[in-house]
Amino acid sequence: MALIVYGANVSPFVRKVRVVLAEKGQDYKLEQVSPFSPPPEFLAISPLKRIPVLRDTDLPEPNTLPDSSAIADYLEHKFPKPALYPSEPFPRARAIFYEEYADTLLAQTLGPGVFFERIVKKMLRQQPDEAAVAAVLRDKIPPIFDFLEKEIGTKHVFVGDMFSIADVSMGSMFVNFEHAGETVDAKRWPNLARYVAAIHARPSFKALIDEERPICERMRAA
Ligand SMILES: N[C@@H](CCC(=O)N[C@@H](CS)C(=O)NCC(=O)O)C(=O)O
Repeated sequence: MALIVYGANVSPFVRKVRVVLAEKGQDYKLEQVSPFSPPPEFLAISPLKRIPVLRDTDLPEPNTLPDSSAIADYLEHKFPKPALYPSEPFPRARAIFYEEYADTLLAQTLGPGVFFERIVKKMLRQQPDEAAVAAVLRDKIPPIFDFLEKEIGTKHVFVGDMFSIADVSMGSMFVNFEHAGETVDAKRWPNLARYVAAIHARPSFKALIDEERPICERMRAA
């Protein structure tokens, strides 16, 4: 198989790449790498010590590419159909901005604030700090969800009328929120809740969510 994704199933950044590959109908092999105990050969191909990394064995070495955003851009050019980036300059840049918003503020808030506490800490045999999670849910998440509620409005995707890299990234971060036992409150953020549910129902997302759920349950039960 020409494409290898190195990473762990429940990483939202690994999921981003896997959703892009699924949307583009591309086969790949997932090679499990934990960011907590990466083997030396992985560190050699991941200068930032992060997952995911993609390898394209159709290319001569060095044929590895770190970072989900760099990988998504590569896959878009290698497999242009179906497009996941708008073709016009401004919408394309807007999609990249939403991807960045999801990959930074949203990921940092839902990831360490909720998923890490409830799932990863259990796997590491540490006690989740539920008071810290409650503070994140009360103080940090509402302004972010308010912004996203306003941005998505009654639309079904973030940019124009095409499912794009913006939706791949947004949807991916919300999967970890749900794995951690939370959902977007539909009374407070009805548009965002509707949007997230619809994105997660896409076959590309649903297959991964179904695959990951038992893994998260095992991590939680550790
Ligand atoms: N900008 C990177 C972020 C990747 C990332 O933060 N991955 C996490 C796992 S979800 C990781 O490898 N963390 C290990 C660490 O920070 O040491 C991307 O888009 O791929």
